[in-house]
Amino acid sequence: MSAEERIKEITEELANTKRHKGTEHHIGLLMARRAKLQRELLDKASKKGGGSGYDIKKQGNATVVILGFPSVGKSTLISKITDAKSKIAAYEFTTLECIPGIMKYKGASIQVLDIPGIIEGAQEGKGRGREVLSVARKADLILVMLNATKQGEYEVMERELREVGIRMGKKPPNVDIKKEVRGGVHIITARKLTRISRQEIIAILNEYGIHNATVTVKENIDGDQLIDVLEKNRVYVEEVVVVNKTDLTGGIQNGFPKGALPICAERGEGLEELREKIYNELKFMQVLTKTRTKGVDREEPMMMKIGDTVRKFVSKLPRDYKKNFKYALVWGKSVKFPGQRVGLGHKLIDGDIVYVVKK
Ligand SMILES: Nc1nc2c(ncn2[C@@H]2O[C@H](COP(=O)(O)OP(=O)(O)OP(=O)(O)O)[C@@H](O)[C@H]2O)c(=O)[nH]1
Ligand SMILES: [Mg+2]
Repeated sequence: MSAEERIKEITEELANTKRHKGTEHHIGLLMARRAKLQRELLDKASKKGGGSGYDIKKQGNATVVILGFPSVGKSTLISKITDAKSKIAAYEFTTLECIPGIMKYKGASIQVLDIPGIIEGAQEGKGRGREVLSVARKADLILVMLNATKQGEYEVMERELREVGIRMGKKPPNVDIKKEVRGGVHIITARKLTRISRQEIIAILNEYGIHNATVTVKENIDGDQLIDVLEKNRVYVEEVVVVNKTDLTGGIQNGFPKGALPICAERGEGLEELREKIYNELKFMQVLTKTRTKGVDREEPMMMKIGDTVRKFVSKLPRDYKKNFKYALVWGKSVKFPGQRVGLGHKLIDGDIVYVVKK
């Protein structure tokens, strides 16, 4: 039996198995086995070639990939929000390569990529799907573009991405697995688990060769999320969902994802909101550099991500700053008093001023 057939069989068995004390262990086992088969398929596909993706150089402070079915309006959108010109036409698969553009917003320079329309079966290589998905993997944010006149597109895309290990709009599950030498599996929970039982956790861990460990579960995860923690190749990418062609429907109808932004790319409606949403979702912050010779540089703030530390700041400076870093002086919200001395691990906040002292 092929891996594909086995995956299908397991999926059916899982759908037909009621969860109760007697089946929990078996369910955990099946889920883990399915995940391993999927990984095998992926590894095989990427070795076969053709899955290397487009050769696009990352530019700007962040990279956004527009993902959507053929003719949803991706090229129309990129032509409106960036300096790029991508061919627009009424037929499907107009865009056959990856077209990069730069969107400037509030001091940030954001690279936006227009790629061929993804379709069902993309992860099997249909419609250049594999290249498309590998570009998506490297993005900081996926802009999911849906057609206001069509239902169910989001679900298809989410599934295609899920099967290649991309988790859109999700954080890594808050689970810590510490392997031990003996003592079996010890589970510590911070809240009540309703979607997975202890039996299932143990079955999944065992299937991954872990028989002794302390597992700390801090959120109400399900089995697939536990598997995500155990599999190494998962990526978590921010998402923004837009519904295009709302001129044809007069707005977003029922059945579209919550929080989706209505736009009409052709008439340029909703695009200012979209630019702001992309910027906010990328969690940018600006930090000002201070030097002895020039003082505070307010002209060119450093674009950083919320949560970034002095270490990240220094890594963006000429190399000798990192090599000869002694400490930094910081003015702003992240410190208790102006000019406070901090180390590399100090977390900066939007608007901070940083002066690096070298050895
Ligand atoms: N009614 C309407 N039509 C639109 C809108 N945006 C784009 N279109 C039309 O939709 C068609 C496809 O637009 P493209 O921008 O080429 O779509 P695409 O997603 O890049 O398509 P592929 O490159 O083939 O994947 C064109 O005829 C556009 O004029 C919109 O907001 N409303
Ligand atoms: Mg196009």
